[in-house]
Parts: sequence; structure tokens; C-alpha cells
Amino acid sequence: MKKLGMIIAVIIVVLLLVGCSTATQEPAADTSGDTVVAEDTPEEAAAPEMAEGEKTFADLTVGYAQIGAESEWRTANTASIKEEADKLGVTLKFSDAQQKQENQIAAMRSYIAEGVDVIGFSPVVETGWETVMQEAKDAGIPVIMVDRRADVPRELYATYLGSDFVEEGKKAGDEMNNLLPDGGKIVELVGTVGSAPANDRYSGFRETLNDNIEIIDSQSGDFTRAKGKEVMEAFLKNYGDEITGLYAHNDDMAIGAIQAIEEYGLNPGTDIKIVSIDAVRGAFEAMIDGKLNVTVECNPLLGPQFYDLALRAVNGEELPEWVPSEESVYYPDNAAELLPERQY
Ligand code: GZL
Repeated sequence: MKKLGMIIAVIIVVLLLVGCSTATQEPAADTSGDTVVAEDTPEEAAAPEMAEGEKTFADLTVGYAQIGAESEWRTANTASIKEEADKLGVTLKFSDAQQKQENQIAAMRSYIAEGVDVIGFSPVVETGWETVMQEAKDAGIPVIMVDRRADVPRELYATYLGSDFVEEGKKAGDEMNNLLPDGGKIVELVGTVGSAPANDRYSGFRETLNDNIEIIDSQSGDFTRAKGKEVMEAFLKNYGDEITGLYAHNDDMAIGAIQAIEEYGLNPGTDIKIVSIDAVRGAFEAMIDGKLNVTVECNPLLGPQFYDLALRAVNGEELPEWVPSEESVYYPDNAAELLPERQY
């Protein structure tokens, strides 16, 4: 009898101990009756639960159809996409389309044929993408638009990661107003014809520009230094010192235009106030030299966000329609201080 009593006592003690250990893992009701989830240990919190069959970065194969290498901005953007893939152990198939849409489409079709997990691309222009993006959808491959967006139905892409180009244009207009408070006549170097940044920077700028500033000419410099210089030479030939300001849709065209202005015999940044967009290192150097008055930031370092979104898309997560980048505006007064820390 005594032995039976001892056995029962041991069983009760064991049950009590087991009961306590499971209780710490169940949500406990606090005095208010609300459910309070028990705190995870640091290890549990750090290691998110992996669902069965979920991919990791090391499992990911990404096809990326890049526009080209037309500007400092693009070079930095490409570096971010490639360096982050190496860092994460992602298998990256990368192509440079030399700014030709047909080359980007061909690259995307090759990625579809190879059966990559996800396709990323920066559409060189807004239109002409629906067919190839439908082919990717039919193949079950999510597509992420990076940097620039295409004009396609929502169901054809997982998300768009990029800047608010209209906002960039509006900021540029505000800055031109500050530089020409008494008004003036300005010229405009537009980005690649038909591209989202060119279209939106064009319209955003006109939303905020004061009425006492007249845009006397507007031509495309295709986002390159060479074309920007060529078009600025033509502007100077036609209008000469009538021009008091220049709005360039990117720093590369502004830098080309600065060369043209100096060769013409005028002082960029003084005789002709200059506002541009991107905030690449070349723009900081021009501001330090007093040849550029403002640069509106457009962040090219999109690699980390892109791969995070790519993995989430491949693992079946519904993503927001648009993930905007955070951006600022930079001026000559602290350009020299900031230049050493600029990553692009
Ligand atoms: C903007 C990007 C533009 C840059 C240019 O996000 O698409 O293309 O402003 C680049 O420098 O060529």
C-alpha cells in the first residue's frame, strides 16, 4: 500500500512539472483577462519559422534585365544588384540591354525559358511590356519592376520598387524657384523619351515651377553626358545668354551641359543656374566647384530591397503595388563634407 502511495505521489509530481513546462509555451491570460503571448527566447525570436518548402536566398535564381550603363546612376544601380546577390548567395543571371527594349525583352524570354524563380527589370520605357510579362505570369514566374515602372495591368507584376519621379520633379521646380526668385528663361534636358522618370520629372517640375519662369526649350539628352552636352550646345547657339537656368533630368546630362556652357564662355552655376536629379558623386564634385546649384536624390542602391521582395514573392507573399525609395536634396554648402561618405 505504502509503495502504491509513493508511486501515485511521483506521478502527481511528474504531471505537475510537465504541466508547468507546457504552460510557458501557451498564451497565458493576464489579470485583465487579455491574452498575453509568452515571450520567445532571443534564439526563437531571431529564427523566423520556415514554412515547409519555403526557399531561402541560397535557393533563389534571379534573372535581371538591366537597361544599360548610360549613367553614373545606372552603374551604381547595377553594382548594388550584383554585390547584394553575391552577399546573399543568390544565383544571378544578369543582362545589359544597351538601352534597347528589344534586348530587355529577349533577356526576359531567356530567363522564362531557363525557369528562373523571379525576374527583375527596369523598363527602359513605359510601354510595350504586356506580352512578355504575360508570358512570365503564364510560366508562374513573378516579375518585379525595379527603378522604372511600366504601364501594365497590376496582375502582371509582383510589385514596383522605385522612386517617386513626380515628387523629384516637384522638388526640382521648388529649387529652381528659389534660384530664380525674380523669374527667368530656362531650358530643359529631358531623360530618355518615353521613360517613367522622364515623363514624371517633366510633369512634376511644371506642377511647382513659378509662372515668372519660362521654359523656352525642352529636348531629350537621353540621360547621357554626351547627349546632354550636344543638346546644351544647340540651346546656347539658339538662345545664348538669354538662358538663365537649366533643369536636367539627371546629373550626367547636367555635367555634359556644364562643359558646353563653359566652352560657350558662360559660368555654369552663376550665369546659368542648374538644377539636376540623381545626386551621384559627379554632381557633388560639380557643386564643390560651384558649377551646379542643386541635385535632387534618386537612390540607385536598390539591391537589398529587391532581393528581400524577390524572396517574399517566390515564397508566395502578396506584396504592395509600390515600394517607394526614401530620398533627399543636396546643396553646395555641405557637398565637400558629404562627398567622402557618398556610396555612388
Ligand atoms: C531613375 C533612373 C534614371 C536616372 C538616370 O530612377 O531610371 O536612369 O535618373 C538613369 O541617371 O540613367
